[in-house]
Amino acid sequence: MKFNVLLIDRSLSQIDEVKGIFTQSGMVDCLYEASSGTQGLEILKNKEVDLIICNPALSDMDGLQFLNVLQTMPNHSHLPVLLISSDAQIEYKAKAFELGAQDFLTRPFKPEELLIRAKNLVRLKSTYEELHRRIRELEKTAHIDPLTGLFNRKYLSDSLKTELIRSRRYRFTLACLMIDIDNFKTVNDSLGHSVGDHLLKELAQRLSHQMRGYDFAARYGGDEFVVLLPQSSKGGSLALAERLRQVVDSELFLETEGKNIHLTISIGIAAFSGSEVSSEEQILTISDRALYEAKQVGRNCIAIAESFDQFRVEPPKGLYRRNYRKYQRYPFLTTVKVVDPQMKEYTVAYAINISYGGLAMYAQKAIAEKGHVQVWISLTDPNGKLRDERVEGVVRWVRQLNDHYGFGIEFEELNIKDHPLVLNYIQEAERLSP
Ligand code: GH3
Ligand code: MG
Repeated sequence: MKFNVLLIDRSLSQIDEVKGIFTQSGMVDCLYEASSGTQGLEILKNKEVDLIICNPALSDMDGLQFLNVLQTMPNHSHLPVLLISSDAQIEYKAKAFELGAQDFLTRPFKPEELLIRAKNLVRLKSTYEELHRRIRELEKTAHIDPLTGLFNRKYLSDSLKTELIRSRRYRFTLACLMIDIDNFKTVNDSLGHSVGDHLLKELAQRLSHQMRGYDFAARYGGDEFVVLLPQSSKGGSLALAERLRQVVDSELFLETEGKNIHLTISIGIAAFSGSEVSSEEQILTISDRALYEAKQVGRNCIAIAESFDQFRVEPPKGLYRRNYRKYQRYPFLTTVKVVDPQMKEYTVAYAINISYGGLAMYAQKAIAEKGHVQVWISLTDPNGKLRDERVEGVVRWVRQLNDHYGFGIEFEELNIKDHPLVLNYIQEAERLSP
């Protein structure tokens, strides 16, 4: 292995002596000469050097000063320095070692001794550089999710901490988008885990393509991703989220066995300034809650946190309404009674539409959001008799209109199946719908 040497000495005869030894050995590729410390430092800036051999008595600076300056040069501070002197005291040597010199040779010396030491120092330098390279690689992979190549959860957590501090100091809004693939388990179960993996990679790529300079995407785990948007307003983060949602919704992910595989995502957004939230866990929890709301509404949509416990679902824009509603809604214009079991009172409401998932209706009185209610629905049975069926549900949304309220009730998981008259009405509407 050949190497490059920088020789710094004010004595031309001593330079010639060392140069002669190296030239004869055939070990050296390039040998650069400098008659002063300043000239030596200048050469270092422009040339690749593996070893510095220096006489401590320089014309413009002392050897210790030279070592001091070298220590401040980030790309060169690790270069081995071999000092050659005829009269250095032990105290001087100790100081030089402290300042980073690696070896000391006293004149007169045998040529072989110089060569052995030079070779040893160059070997140590390449071991150091290799180690450094591996550490950098390890540091990088420790932050990366191996499947998708995005940052991992650990790196996200560290970055969130830093971004919250920056957001507090510079008073900007930090938006955290929690993204989850819709019904991914079904895709995975029907097409297999390796196709699932491929789809996760594809999605990661598409998310990355939409990022700006300071934004970044991480895999939070499973089919969940987080995108962080520092210095992004609520409106800005909604716009980006909608773009992400549309990109995923509109593009073909995979064609396999004659089937076109499409994916959709739901997104929960928490956009707050660092002074409003107390920790990175809190902003993650809020975006996760928003994501939950988006899933509840029917997936392939976005929910944004208005405050820590209030969420607004944004309907998808443009043509992308494919999977917005989980269930088709059918007109259902009738009067129903809504009973709050705790209050033990009922409200008369006017139903507008119905689906397998729930009911939308109007009423004069407000009904508490998120409350469990019973809805009494009157329908005629096969014998032409009017009968009441009681369906359990949760108030999912409430809107205040001019002098009345609109609200949506979500049926408790599939309990509609236990109500033959309601079920029959929906099935009939389904059959008749175009
Ligand atoms: P939802 O719309 O409610 O999110 O429904 P979902 O089916 O996507 O449910 P959920 O997000 O809870 O399920 C995540 C699924 O993602 C479970 C598992 O089958 C799949 N999954 C998680 N990690 C991996 C992975 O590394 N590779 C693959 N192929 N699948 C994964
Ligand atoms: Mg999912």
